Amino acid sequence: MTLAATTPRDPYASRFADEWEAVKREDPIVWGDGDGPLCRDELRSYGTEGYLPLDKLIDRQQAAELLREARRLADAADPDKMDVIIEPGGGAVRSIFRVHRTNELFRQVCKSPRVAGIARQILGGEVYIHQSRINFKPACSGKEFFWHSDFETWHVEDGMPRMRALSMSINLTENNEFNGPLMVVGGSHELYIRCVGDTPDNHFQDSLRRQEYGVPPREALELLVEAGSGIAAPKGPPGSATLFDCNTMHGSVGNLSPYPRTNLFVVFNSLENALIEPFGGKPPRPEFLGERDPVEVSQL
Ligand code: 6CS
Ligand code: FE
Repeated sequence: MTLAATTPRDPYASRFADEWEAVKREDPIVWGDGDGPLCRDELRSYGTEGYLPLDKLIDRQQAAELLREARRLADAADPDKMDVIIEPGGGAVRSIFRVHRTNELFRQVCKSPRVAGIARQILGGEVYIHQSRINFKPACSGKEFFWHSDFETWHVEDGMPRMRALSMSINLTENNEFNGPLMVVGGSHELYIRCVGDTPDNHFQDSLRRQEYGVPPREALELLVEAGSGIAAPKGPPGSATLFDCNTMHGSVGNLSPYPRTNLFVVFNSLENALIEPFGGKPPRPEFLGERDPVEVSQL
């Protein structure tokens, strides 16, 4: 008898071997029957590419109001709080987490009919917010986010069972080629990269500033770029957004422009895909990174 025959199989096991590996995704991408705010072509494109840019997810005025609120939160942020992340090298605020629970304006946008409705449409049923954050990317100094699949981290470190989650990156400032916009690899959601390396204890204390585990080697990135439709960096004004599947390979470079690039990230997960014990065998990360007490989004 082989070991594989007796070991419960985790299709998305990662960070256990010395070599990386690409395996096929085992889950649907669009789980719903199609009803919701997105039109058929948008839904089809999301399914094929693993991401979808939207010119206007929220209106410009609301984006401006959220940006003012984001700046106010950054100015008032206590750098010693766990959910406030400072840029590597110190100084400016890089991210503030869990704003859907701690701030009324951000709570409202997360549960608004269009935003939550799109999440329900793609994920096929009721959803909750697994994680939210503002990424500030300060002017001239905001550092990169290296390539990664969110799902790899959420599966290994948080215990997200299946690929039934998505992110919305909502642009509160313009995103352009100078300020480190989100980059996505089209079609990469179809393959899962098992990463190498043994996750250190309390990995999140470093990974949120600079991720080193759960990231693909150059060869894996090359495979994804060549198997899919290549790298895209959707740009847009305040209020535009990019939706992307939880397994879409993505990252962003630093901000060398003289203005901040500020985005709201909201991660929706299906209520049927709530977190269990982390698949990597370590204790779960704190709640601000992965909600362990899901509340249906309309009840927030
Ligand atoms: O840790 C998280 O949940 C998110 N942040 C990083 C830097 N990588 C994985 C995931 O996107
Ligand atoms: Fe990410």
